[in-house]
Amino acid sequence: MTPPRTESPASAFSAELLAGLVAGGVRDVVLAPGSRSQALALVAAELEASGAIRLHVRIDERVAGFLALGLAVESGRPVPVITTSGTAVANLHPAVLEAHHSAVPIVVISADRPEELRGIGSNQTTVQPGIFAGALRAEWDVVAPTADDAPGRAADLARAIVAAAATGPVHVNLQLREPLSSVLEPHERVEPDQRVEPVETPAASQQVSTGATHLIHPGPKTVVVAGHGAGERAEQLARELDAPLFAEVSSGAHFGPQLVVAWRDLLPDLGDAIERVIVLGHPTLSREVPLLLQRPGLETIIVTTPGVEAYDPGHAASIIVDDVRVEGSGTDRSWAGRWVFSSRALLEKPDAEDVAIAVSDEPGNQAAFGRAVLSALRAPVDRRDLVEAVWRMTWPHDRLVLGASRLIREADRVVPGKRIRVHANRGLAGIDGTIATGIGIARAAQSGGDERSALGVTRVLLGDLALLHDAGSLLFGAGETRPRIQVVVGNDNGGTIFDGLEVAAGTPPERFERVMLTPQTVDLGQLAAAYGWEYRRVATRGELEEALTPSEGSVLVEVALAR
Ligand SMILES: Cc1ncc(C[n+]2csc(CCOP(=O)(O)OP(=O)(O)O)c2C)c(N)n1
Ligand SMILES: [Mg+2]
Repeated sequence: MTPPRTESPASAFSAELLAGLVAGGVRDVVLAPGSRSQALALVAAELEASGAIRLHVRIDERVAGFLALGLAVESGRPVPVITTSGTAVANLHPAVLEAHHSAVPIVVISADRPEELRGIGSNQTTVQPGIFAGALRAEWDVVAPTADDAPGRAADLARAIVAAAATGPVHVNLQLREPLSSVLEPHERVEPDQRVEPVETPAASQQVSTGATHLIHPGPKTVVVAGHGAGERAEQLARELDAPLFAEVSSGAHFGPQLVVAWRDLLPDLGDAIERVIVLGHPTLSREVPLLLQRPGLETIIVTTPGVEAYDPGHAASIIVDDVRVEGSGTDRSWAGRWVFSSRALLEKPDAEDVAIAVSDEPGNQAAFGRAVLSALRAPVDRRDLVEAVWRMTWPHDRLVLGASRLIREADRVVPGKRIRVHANRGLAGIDGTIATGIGIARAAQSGGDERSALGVTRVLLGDLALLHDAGSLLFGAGETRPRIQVVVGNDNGGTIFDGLEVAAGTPPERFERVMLTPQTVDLGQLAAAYGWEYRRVATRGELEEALTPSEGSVLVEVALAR
């Protein structure tokens, strides 16, 4: 597309750079305001007005970073996030690290002082090149644009950015000199049918491995472990091998006939017979997986995810490969069956008796049934009720985002197989940026062109501390359309995940609470009101489903949980 016309070299370069990124497939841009980055910001505003991009404006760069992450996770496209210089850049670090460890294509574009203003104590100037060292696929410290620049310098850079971001984050540190911008010619509105067609970039989770493919022959008693980001390939592999599938709740493979939800509970009885483990994705939700992989005598095959460090606890892997292919047949059919059926039996709720009472003609029985139903509806919600209700209410056109909390672990242990889109920031499992990530996913899913997903709702299920950590993400840019989103917080007044630590038992409760549990008494209804979110509060099981019923706009659902 033709970049908007302009006079300041900073603006000219910014226009060519962003237009080049749009030509390379970029559809969403996130920015936080600042003086040094004004040229980039004003070009982005023009591109938004012309219909070429969706622009998301956030005042907090940490929020902006995670919003970009969510947009990129869902769309599979690179998402630029534009900031000014100084601490603004450092605030992107958490999202860059998460993107690095989970191979998500975010493009940091930070404005910086030109060479002559560095190292002399200039205001808001620090060493930005290398600030994300070790976490990038590529980085550029771009010399300040001048009027003598060869045409195409920024467009070449845009192409290099799109190519490098295919498997993870990149950083473009752009030196900018005064005049920091000039007034842009109002750009003609680009009608949708005139837009440049994007060069398709592969979604981070759908990349095709280019490296060695390992042949696998059925025979040994095998289990397939699907960690975060494993994707549907893991489910397919388990079927091809007729192997039990231990798929984490956010693996993208938590469904299908091979799924064994209660595998942890079955390990003591059935686990000794395992002869081979194949791991896809990045398992983070159990202690059992790393222990299993280090068991002597076991064959362990680790399948890597492009751009992500290979998962190899204890360096015990027999072999690390880019892909696997199954050749031949001959698995013992009863092997997977034993796991699958035992798991189902374990998770079934004993409701047969209730049914017998319900269908009985005895008036006494019917009254007893009525009382039982009422008391069930009035019962307080526990974690299992909450994760099961959220899971039940979520459909393929919806999205589910799980924060780092006891709740994702509970979900991982109990929810049945269902082919729905679940995301969690498990690259580093931070409690930061969960709401921003969810908003990014919601925005991308609901405006990505898929008609069904456009009608869905995104639910973010998280703990109270993760909510408060990211409260700033409740703020939307002025005039931005709010996605259909429910932030569902299990409020147990602090980080009760730490109650599971051994040290919890031996420490005086008041010390433990002060520095580990960190209880809070924030009025979440008022928080929601302050940011213009609808608020619903759930205390009993009977209120749960109604509160989770989708509606337009953004809703905060508080669910009271006991510690
Ligand atoms: C950025 C960051 N800081 C700290 C942690 C350590 N951490 C893990 S879980 C947790 C508490 C979570 O509390 P909450 O969100 O209320 O969930 P709960 O465990 O109570 O369900 C903390 C502080 C982290 N993972 N990420
Ligand atoms: Mg909590």
